[in-house]
Parts: sequence; structure tokens; C-alpha cells
Amino acid sequence: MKPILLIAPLALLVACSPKAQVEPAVTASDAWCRPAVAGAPAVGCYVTLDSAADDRLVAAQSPAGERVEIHTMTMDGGVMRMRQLEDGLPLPAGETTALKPGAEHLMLIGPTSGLDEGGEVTLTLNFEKAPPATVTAQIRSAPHAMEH
Ligand SMILES: [Cu+2]
Repeated sequence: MKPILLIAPLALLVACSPKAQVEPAVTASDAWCRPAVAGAPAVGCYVTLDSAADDRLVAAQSPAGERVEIHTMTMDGGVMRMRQLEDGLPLPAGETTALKPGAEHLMLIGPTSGLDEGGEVTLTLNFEKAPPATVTAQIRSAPHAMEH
């Protein structure tokens, strides 16, 4: 019994030691937006985020629209509805968070010019802790993986 009793407090000590500090940093990749059809009030934009530390996407801006909102899709009585995430989108440490059609996405409200198929727009993403990330989003109708 004695050796086991000695090992247990040691294991507790290891478990309680502080984790190595991870610098908050978010990598944004694979950004794309849907083309704006004439008169469309908004278009969806999508991006893949990799966060080193626990963080949160809190805001986004683009020169190609009046404002950018963070949305999610929820089922409501069999109907998919969009809802703004007022508190932003959590980004768990070390995980990949993909904003994609049918799930979390960015909504570019009041799209201006330059949102034609094949074009590009700039998105700036703001995080709770990590420095802002600016990405170039390709304008296309569907993600590459869904074109086949
Ligand atoms: Cu939306």
C-alpha cells in the first residue's frame, strides 16, 4: 500500500502544474464569399480558423460591405434560420473552426462592388485575444470540394 499512496500525490501535483502559456494567435485560411446577385441584401462569407489558444471571433469588417455580422444557422420548426451571434464565435485552443454553408458564417451586409464570381474581397477578423487577421476571400458560388 505504501508505494501507491506515495505516487498518488505526485500525480496530482503534475496535473495541477500550470500549462505552458500559449500566445494567442489565429490563422485564417480558405476564405471565400458567395457572389452578390443584383439587389441581394447580404452574402455569406466563409473562412477556416485555427486558434493556438482559447479565443473568440468577436467582429469582422470588409471594405466590400456596410458591415459584417457573425451568424449561425439553427433549425426552427423544420426551417433553417440565421441568427446573429452577439457574443461572437468561440475558438477552442488547438482546434480548427470552419465557417461553412449551413453552419456558422460571416454575413456581409449591404454588399458593394467587386462581389462578382472570380473576384476578391478583403475580410478583417477581430479576436478577443489574438491580433486581427486580414484575409483575401475569393468570390465563388461553392467551395472547391463541393464543385464535383
Ligand atoms: Cu447569415
